Amino acid sequence: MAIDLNARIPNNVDLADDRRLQRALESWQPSFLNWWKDLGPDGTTGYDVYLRTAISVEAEGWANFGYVKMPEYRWGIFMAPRVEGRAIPYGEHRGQPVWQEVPGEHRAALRRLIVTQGDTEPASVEQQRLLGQTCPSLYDLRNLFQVNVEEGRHLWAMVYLLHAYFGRDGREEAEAMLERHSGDPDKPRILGAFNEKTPDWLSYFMFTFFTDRDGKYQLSSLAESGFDPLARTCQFMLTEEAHHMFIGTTGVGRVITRTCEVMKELKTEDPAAIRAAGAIDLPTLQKYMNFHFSVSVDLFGQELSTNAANYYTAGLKGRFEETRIDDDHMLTDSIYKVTELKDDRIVEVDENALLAVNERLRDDYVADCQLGVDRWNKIIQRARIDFAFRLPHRGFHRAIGIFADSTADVKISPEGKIITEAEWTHHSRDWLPTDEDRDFVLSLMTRAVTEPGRFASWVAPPGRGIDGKPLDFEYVRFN
Ligand code: BYC
Repeated sequence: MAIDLNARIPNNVDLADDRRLQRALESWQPSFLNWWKDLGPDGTTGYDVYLRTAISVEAEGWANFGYVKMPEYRWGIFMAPRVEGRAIPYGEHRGQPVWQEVPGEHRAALRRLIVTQGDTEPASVEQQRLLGQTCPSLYDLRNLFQVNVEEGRHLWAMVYLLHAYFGRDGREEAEAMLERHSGDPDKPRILGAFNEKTPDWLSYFMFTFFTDRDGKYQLSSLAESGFDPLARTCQFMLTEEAHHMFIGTTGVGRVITRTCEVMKELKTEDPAAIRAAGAIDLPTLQKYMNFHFSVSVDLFGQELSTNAANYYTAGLKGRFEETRIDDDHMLTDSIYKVTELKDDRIVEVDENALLAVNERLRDDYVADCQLGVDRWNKIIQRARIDFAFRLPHRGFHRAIGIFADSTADVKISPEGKIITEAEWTHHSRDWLPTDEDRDFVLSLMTRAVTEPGRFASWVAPPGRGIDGKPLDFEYVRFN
């Protein structure tokens, strides 16, 4: 599974053996590079960045470090190795050999899943485009660029599938990936969270914790697909995704650490005093968590979804760690508990498990988020400060599903209480970042901190550097 790194498009999918496909992708490549130039990380041409690049998909090859001159990163097409004899793990085709070509009857559904997944990748690069101008350190700047180039590669991964398996409409979808833009009123990105702004580094850390984690769960369930090229593509994407979530977990953790230090130094819990000292008070961090959690739980779709049931039955999209689950992998007669809104009460209802696969994935996700929050709370406990972060109720501030504003005529508080519109109006300033909160956070980030080993006032240094390098390593050379 060695990667042909000398090819115009590095790959381990034998692209050279399919001249038509190779030419089609080579003709998409300039559009991608133009998009990167226009909407990728701003002003980075000529920077040397200490990046990780995959040179093989095996454990020893996918994390190869060295300086890369932007934008000469070798975006390539990589899949995890094929598993001989792999069978479809669930649904009506369970036990049959996986598909190496797209089954005609599932073509539209598969295309839709791949397009939805692919659309998020360039969207996040667009959202993070200006962050380099206000980075808190060289270490963080390097990590930002690592995420950006890998999201670009993940777009390549989905575009390859569209070109290789979906003919003309696949090629049209690949073009459209570069025509929709995050937040564009006329041609927005497909999913809500990818049209929100990521205007500051706190939002970015929250995004990499909460929204990239949706990516982990969606990719994991696509990695179970009976369409083997999709499964193998997603398996390899997941290796890269882990670093993105690491940035979120440690990034938010470092902000909390710094806040706790300031609180101890000043012996205060007064948000104004903490802010005056250049750190971000804990209640403001809670509001950012509430916002990013709520827009990310929306990404799992409706609680009860016939789309999701059909994907599952057809063997296109499984559950998280499908093959480790001990049940019939058909779900037609199984039940699953779903939190719903009935007669103005929040209740748990036994639903058909097949219809509830989106909700099950959301449950897996919420449990994983909770582990991160527990870890953050330990930082506060160690500092002997009396405060704890809490994930808001899943019904809080929703735009999709049973609790969505457009569906429910009630509002849900972060604690999961049903409240009136008036109560919402009265309290929402305490629950979600206000314009003043956002302005304050932005005011801490007016310039880039680029002296090696230095960190902005609002964030503690990380425990260790990247690839065993010291914290004052020159992770980015501006030339
Ligand atoms: N926004 O039956 P439902 C990542 C629509 S993140 C807008 O529940 P389904 C990354 C839906 O389209 C991972 N619309 O839908 C992270 C449907 O419309 P129609 C991205 C929404 O299909 C950070 C209707 O509502 N990957 O990788 O079961 C950085 C009924 O809903 C939304 C994927 O998402 C929404 N949030 O579930 C970079 C995986 N939710 O048919 C990257 C692929 C639902 O009525 N996508 N709707 O017109 C899927 O698996 C599914 O499309 C979804 C939605 C889970 C998203």
